[in-house]
Amino acid sequence: MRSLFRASVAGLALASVAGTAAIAAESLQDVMKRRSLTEKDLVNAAKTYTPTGKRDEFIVFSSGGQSGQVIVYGVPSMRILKYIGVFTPEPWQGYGFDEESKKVLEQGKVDGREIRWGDSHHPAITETNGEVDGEYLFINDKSAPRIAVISLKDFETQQIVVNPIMQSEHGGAFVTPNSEYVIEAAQYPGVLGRGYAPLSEFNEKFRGAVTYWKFDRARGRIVPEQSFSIELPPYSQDLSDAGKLASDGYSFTNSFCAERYVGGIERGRPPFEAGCSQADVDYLHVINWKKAEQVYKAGKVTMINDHPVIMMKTAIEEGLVALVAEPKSPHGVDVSPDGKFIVVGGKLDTQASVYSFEKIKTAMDAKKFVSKDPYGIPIIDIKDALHKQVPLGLGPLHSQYDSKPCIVYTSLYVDSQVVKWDYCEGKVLDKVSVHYNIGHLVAMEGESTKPKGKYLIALNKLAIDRFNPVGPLHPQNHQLIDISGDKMELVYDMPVPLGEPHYATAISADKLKPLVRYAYGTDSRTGMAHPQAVRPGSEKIVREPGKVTVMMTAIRSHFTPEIVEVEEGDQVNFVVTNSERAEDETHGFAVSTYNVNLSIEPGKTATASFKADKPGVFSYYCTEFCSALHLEMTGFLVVKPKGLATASADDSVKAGQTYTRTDFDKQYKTCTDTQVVIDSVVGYIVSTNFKDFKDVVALVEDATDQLNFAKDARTKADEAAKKQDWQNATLWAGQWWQYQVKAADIGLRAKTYLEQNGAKISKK
Ligand code: CUK
Ligand code: CUA
Repeated sequence: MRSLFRASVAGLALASVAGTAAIAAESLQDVMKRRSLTEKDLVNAAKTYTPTGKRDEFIVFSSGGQSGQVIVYGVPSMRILKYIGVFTPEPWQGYGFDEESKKVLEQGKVDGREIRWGDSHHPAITETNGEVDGEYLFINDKSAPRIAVISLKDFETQQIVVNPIMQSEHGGAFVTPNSEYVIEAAQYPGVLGRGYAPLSEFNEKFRGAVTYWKFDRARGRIVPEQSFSIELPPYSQDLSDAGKLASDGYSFTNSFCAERYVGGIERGRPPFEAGCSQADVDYLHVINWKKAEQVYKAGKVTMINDHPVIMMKTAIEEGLVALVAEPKSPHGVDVSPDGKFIVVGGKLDTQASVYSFEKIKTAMDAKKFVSKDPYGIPIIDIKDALHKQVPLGLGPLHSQYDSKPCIVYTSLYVDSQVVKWDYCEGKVLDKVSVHYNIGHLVAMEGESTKPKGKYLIALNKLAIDRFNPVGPLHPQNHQLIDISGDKMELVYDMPVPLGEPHYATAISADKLKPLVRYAYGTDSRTGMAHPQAVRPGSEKIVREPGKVTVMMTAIRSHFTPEIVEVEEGDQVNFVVTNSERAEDETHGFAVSTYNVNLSIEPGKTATASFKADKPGVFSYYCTEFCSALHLEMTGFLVVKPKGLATASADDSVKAGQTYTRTDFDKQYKTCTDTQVVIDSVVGYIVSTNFKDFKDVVALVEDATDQLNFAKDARTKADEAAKKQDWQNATLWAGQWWQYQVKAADIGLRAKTYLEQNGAKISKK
């Protein structure tokens, strides 16, 4: 686009590139030979290759593991599109560097402690009637029990909530079918409220829990005041899933150490791994959350850290919870699309267990229990709950559903395979080997009521020898599997270098409707108008004792103001608004040595705040290569030593070049020539039905803004010229040209868009 523009403005004909293609094109056979590719390789390549300009059919949100971030990539191309800063700072996006996002990270403090990492495991997209809808994304932190809310309008983290009672968690984030609640289940037992008790009182004092976080869809926020938890035994709760359709209103949570073993290898006791896998069974917790919501609303709760908890005794009395035995050390629990079945993988079992929700509900309703656990929670006989147990292979973990009825895919950790099987009939249909040690797997919308099939991704724990070596810490390996036919076909390996992604979730790309630009002056972290946003022409510097606030605009290719003087010790706030609307014209704002970097997308307002504790002259500059004059998008922060006599701020006039009438005339001619190019572009646009194209209308508005700025600069140049002030006349004429350049750039984008989208020439 820019090269096209430069060519036009300079009035140059586009050079033909044909002359450079002197080498005869290689044939497909030549390439196959040269790169030792088989026909199968080519078919696989064709399945993922996405030509320039083409987009992916599905978007995957993968946990970023220990990075505390989220990775966004496309399927089938496996091209990474974005990292979203969630629990940890992300400098490119200014996350953790601007004041607005610092407030979000601040919400993630646990017991007053700043946590500088996150162990993110399970992302979940908001659902409507059990179908993923692409409005918001949630992700959990296992280590510090937290859940984050990310808006899929701008892919920015909006909120972090800290679990008030858990020590750690794992079974989050899972949403109920209309995202009424976000489920978070504890992992390692603790004293509720993160308190103390001796380990010798483990059975009596330690507990697990499940929290139901209320989500306010209209506000896009979790509402802690309307959220509640249920106290559970110290069984090391694990993954969870919400019931849907047939099982709507229930949720399911695994556990993996119902033995309640407390290790102590250094005291001569066998380690956790032995003690937690000794018994033959663990428990699936079945919870009637709709009924629990009523119990909570009726006030039958105990407040722990100001958070309402339904205690086990109440949960038992009200019939909210039942346990079902599971083969030892289960891991994944995945509800089928129709909500009728629950598939549980047992890490140490060779079979998957398919439970029938109908059977479980019948037993619960009839109070048909085989026994009680030590806390009095009723246990349903496994025979009264099971639909089928199906031998799959070694180490079945997680399951994802296909668009075809009764078809499910389960990861086999020990076998390093994916097995495709029929959970209605209990038949294995196909197996495919993946590289080492698959954990989760993700099928397209494979946890929703309407899975889309087509692709499956294996999230492998080890990459071993798969990629070029990069030292002892290897990347992770996401392998794309084509599941459209009867046989699964492994087609692509993607290294993931950001942490260990545990789980990922996928959505049809056309369901996502992200913003192109913000409404002018938006605080992106609240979604509200920023109170200190300014428009071009009304920038200002407000001085209060000990504090300087600079309300600034950024537009290609300058900041206003460009020179800011403060005194040593002042608190300095730069509130920067990107005042352009052209797509993808993001500006950055960095102040050297002050640990400041903002990312200001079109329309956004962000604040850099710091104490000017070191006197000196510090450049600030734009950190995004936004235009040909990006390097010139700069300014000076002058921090005067305390007590220095205040001199005139305007010492810049003695610096730099002086200009003459010849310089002015030359610049003026460039401007009038450029206007001819602009006029021709404008002439083309208005000759079409451009008003039928929403995106073009926005571009035309932007270009008109720029042309108005240009007119203003031209007036200033003319006035200076009248006074024979060639210095300012030349510089204002130069600025006139800068605005023209931007207008022409936007105009050419509009013209290209119209040409590519079949605009009709209506006039002339
Ligand atoms: S996971 Cu979190 S331990 Cu299998 Cu969902 Cu990896
Ligand atoms: Cu704005 Cu570079």
